[in-house]
Parts: sequence; C-alpha cells; structure tokens
Amino acid sequence: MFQTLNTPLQTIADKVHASERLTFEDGLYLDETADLHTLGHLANIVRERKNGNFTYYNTNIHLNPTNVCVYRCRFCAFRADLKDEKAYTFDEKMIQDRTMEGRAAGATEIHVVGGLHHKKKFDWYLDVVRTIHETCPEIHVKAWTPVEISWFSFITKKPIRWVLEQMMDAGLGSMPGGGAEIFDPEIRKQLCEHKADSQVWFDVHRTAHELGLRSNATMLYGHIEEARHRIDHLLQLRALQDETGGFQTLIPLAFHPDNTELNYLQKPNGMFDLRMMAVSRLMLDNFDHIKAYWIMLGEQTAQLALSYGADDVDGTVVHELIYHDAGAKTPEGKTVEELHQLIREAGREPIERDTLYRRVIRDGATWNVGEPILA
Ligand code: V47
Ligand code: SF4
Repeated sequence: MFQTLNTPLQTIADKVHASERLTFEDGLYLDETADLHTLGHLANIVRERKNGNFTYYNTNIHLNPTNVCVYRCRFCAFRADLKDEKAYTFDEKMIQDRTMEGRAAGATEIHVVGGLHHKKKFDWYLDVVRTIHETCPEIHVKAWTPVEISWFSFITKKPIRWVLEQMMDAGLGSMPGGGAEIFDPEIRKQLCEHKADSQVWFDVHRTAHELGLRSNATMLYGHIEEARHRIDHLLQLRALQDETGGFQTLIPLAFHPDNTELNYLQKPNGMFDLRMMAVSRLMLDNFDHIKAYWIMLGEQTAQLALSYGADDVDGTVVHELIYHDAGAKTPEGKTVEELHQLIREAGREPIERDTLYRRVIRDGATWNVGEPILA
C-alpha cells in the first residue's frame, strides 16, 4: 500500500512507517484532506506500535462538587448561577457518601471537577480533596483543571506552585485534562473570554509535572474552530510533552451543543470524531495514549475509535453530568462487564489500569496495583 503513489499522503505514510515526526502542514492535510480510511489505517499502525491489542479502562467514579460557576463558557451546559433552580453544592457528608459509593464499587479513581463557586474559599476546595482522601486513602484523587488551579491562585493571591503543593498535601494524585478547549487566543476569546488562557493552562501543567504529578490533556473540537486551530493545539501539547513528559493521555472531546449558547451548531458526526482520534494519534507521537471517552462519543463510535488510534475508553464513570447536561444520550455509567463487552466486540483485549497506567489486579471490589503496563 502507498508504494507507488507520489502524493502528500504517501509522504506522510512514509514518515509514519519510519516513526518520523509529522509537521503542521502534514497535520492540516490529514485533518482537511486525507481519506478517512487511510488516515485510520495509519493511526492504527501507531496505536498498535505503542499499545499492541490492549485497550485500557479504569474503575472510576465522578464527583462534580458544585455546578455554580463565576464563568460563562459558551459551550457549557453544566454551570449554574448562584440562585438558579438547578444550582447545587455538595457538603462534606455528600462527598463522603460519593467516595464510599466508589469504594463499594471497587473504584481505583475519583475524577473531580466542577464550577468556580462565587462564595467558596480555597479551603473548601482543599477540603473536597482532603475529605475524599481521608474517607478512602486507597482511591486515587484526580482533580481540578488549570482553570480551577489558577482560580485558587487568584483567590488566595498565592503562586500556582503553592496551590498545587497544598492540594498534594491534602491528597491530590494527578490532574485531569479539562479546561484546554482550543488554545488559539481568538477562538478562546469567543468561547470563554475571561477564564485561564493557554499560557496559564500550560504553566499549571508544567508546574504540576515539575512537582511529580502526571496529568491529561483534552481538545474540544467541532464548534467554531478550524483545522488550523486544532493542529496548532496538538502541536502546543506535543511541545510541552517534549519538555516534561508528564502527560499520560489526550482526550479529544466532541462538542455537544444542547442547552448551550452554541446550540445552533450541529454536534460533530461519527466521521469527524474518528478523524480527530486518528489525527491526534498521528500528531502526538510523544503521548502514550489517546482516549475514546465512550460517554461523549457513544458506544459505537468509541468501538470504531479503537481502530482509529485510540487505546483507552476511560472508565465506569457513574454520575456523569457535563455531557448529559449538554444532551449526551449515553448511560451515565457502565459496569466492568459492559466495558469488557464493548472492548472485546471491537476486537481488542481489555486491561484494567489505575490512573497511572499500572495494571490492576482485582478480586471483586478489592484490588491491588501491579507493574506499569508499558515498560
Ligand atoms: O473542560 C464542557 C468539556 C471538559 C462541553 O482527564 C464539553 O481523564 C463538549 O476534561 N460539549 C471536561 N465538551 C471533561 C474532561 C475529561 C473528560 C473525561 C476524562 C478526562 C480525563 C477529562 O469537557 C471541559 C470542556 O472542555 N466540555 N462542556 C460540551 N457541551
Ligand atoms: Fe464554569 Fe467550567 Fe462550565 Fe466554564 S466549562 S462555565 S469554567 S463549569
């Protein structure tokens, strides 16, 4: 295949076979022009080179401690004003209960993000992490995006490093990938003008990596951005990864328009979703993992994505709100058996991982962490 063609795709295919880095122009070609099946085929080569036939999942639970938020991102259906009917804020008991629910289900991770509450002080956010950690120390706390960390820095007037150190002392184990949206300043201005910009997003991740925390990254696509913004986004992530090596996975996030200010836009279709998986896999040669977040993609596209570059489906989740407020039709969670079935139907081998991609050795709700899965 590709041996006699003298086309941009042939040149890109040659680079992929030789494990050479792709350029911005290559990325644009793949995003705008390349035929989807060839693109998927190339991404699958890299996916199998890095992860073989494995597809990872974790047993996790989500906690969004408040939906009250000072910001008004135009793509967000989750946030509420202080006095909205749908506004809620968890108290300590609710946080303990959610953590215990996770423990009973055998969760190895709790994923925590939420709004930036007008009236809550830094200690309240610190106590969210501390309460989870003290209630169940074996559960890994993956919490807060750079948007939240920079808000905490703003309200305490302390440096980002100090905020992260306080959080680590309270039990923070790693950071999720949210808040990245699209880094381009013009797009960001239209989507979420006042919240942390790309420089802040990168400063927080760089500092987290320096402190020994691992983190994830995301890219929100299918709204007002264009191909050049997406490729620029991926290349900025690749550059920080070259510097620190602290990212674990990229999660390409499809925009869900329902109940948002951008509800006049169409949700990206399955072909767009698969293209984003494949382009992300090919451009991020220094990321070990690309995640097909089944909640956001839907089960069928997530299964196909496992042959278009993705090697991870996220987890059991339970209590998902951000995508369901924005119109997601998937269930709010899945059992381990259902995840196994989803992965096996796609011809892949399910492997339970913890947040840091170590093998989980499980006996019902009891588990131990084994060796890192990839050497
Ligand atoms: O930052 C918000 C996005 C993110 C919408 O790190 C929306 O393992 C689409 O980051 N349509 C939060 N996207 C989710 C997130 C995440 C999810 C799963 C796993 C991990 C991980 C991280 O969701 C936000 C924003 O970019 N988002 N609203 C919407 N209407
Ligand atoms: Fe607030 Fe996050 Fe929603 Fe933006 S995306 S409005 S910061 S909850």
